[in-house]
Amino acid sequence: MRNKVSIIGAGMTGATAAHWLAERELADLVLVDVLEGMPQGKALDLQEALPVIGKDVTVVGSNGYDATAGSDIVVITAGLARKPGMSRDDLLITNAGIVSKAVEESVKYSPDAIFVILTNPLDVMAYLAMKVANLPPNRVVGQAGILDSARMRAFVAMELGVSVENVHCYVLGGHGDEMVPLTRHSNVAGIPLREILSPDRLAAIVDRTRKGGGEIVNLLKTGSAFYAPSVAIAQMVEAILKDKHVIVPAAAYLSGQYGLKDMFFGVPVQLGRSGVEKILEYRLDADEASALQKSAEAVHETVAALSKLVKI
Ligand code: TXD
Repeated sequence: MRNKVSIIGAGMTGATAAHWLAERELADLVLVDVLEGMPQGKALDLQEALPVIGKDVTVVGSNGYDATAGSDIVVITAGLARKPGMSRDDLLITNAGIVSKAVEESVKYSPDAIFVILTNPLDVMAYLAMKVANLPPNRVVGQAGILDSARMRAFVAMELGVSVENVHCYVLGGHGDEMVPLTRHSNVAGIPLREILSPDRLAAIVDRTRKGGGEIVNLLKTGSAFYAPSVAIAQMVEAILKDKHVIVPAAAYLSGQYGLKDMFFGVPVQLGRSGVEKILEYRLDADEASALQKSAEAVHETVAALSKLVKI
């Protein structure tokens, strides 16, 4: 029996995630969207691409949730994306309604699924997903850290002219401008970034990483990044389906780790067949700890804003 992955929201990130997943022949796929014909059309197009690359998975598009029944993983990308000048938090109210409904419907058909959340504001949407469906914390994980870390890796690789394979970066915290690139733990072939880059070049890369999403929004003008976010989804789905126990930065439910609790936040997470298997804790210095606190406060403020409007 093949694995089954449903993606709710067949827009730019959802459909591109389906592309990466089909290419890796990881699971049968279902694309769900509110737009009539759109998920069906994208699914059929993708299905028709697979003979060329010799991959055998089925791809189905639907406007309803029946087709998602028995999914191992449900990926939620449904919702609005940022336009130039908008912050991720500007999407809060609309996306809260969309994500709540998507999760509630999905759970009816796939009660044992693991949920991978992408919709922004990410940390708050992951929290909302867990609450509305009363899911155990290990079965909800938010994607942000792989993307933010990949952006930093790309910038370092470009700066130094080395392979991206040699660049290891770790970005923690909330998926917002207060995210925390851990420069002390990031390295090129084991050499700490601080030893290989001048302080001002490193500071510039940290700043560009933090604003990486906005940089793409400003260039695209009609949507936000989708290649890098969607390949990050594929990495998480693969880690879960293959029970890899891989450690990635991702938004997970904290119950005291890093001195934080009852919130989703970007931390190193070990992913396997049961979802979030473990949360790892870095030993942080005072500056890193206070940057993480600042980022956590930004997430808390968004949760507080949401809780004034809906019951969570
Ligand atoms: O790293 C991350 N977490 C992010 C998150 C990186 C990139 C994008 N990020 C967020 O994901 C972004 O801010 C948005 O909140 C979501 C989706 O971004 P995407 O770029 O895929 O947006 P699109 O192309 O507009 O697609 C969204 C789709 C679109 O086709 C809508 O018709 C659909 O969502 N939609 C719905 N589908 C199902 N059910 C409902 N209710 C619904 N409402 C809208």
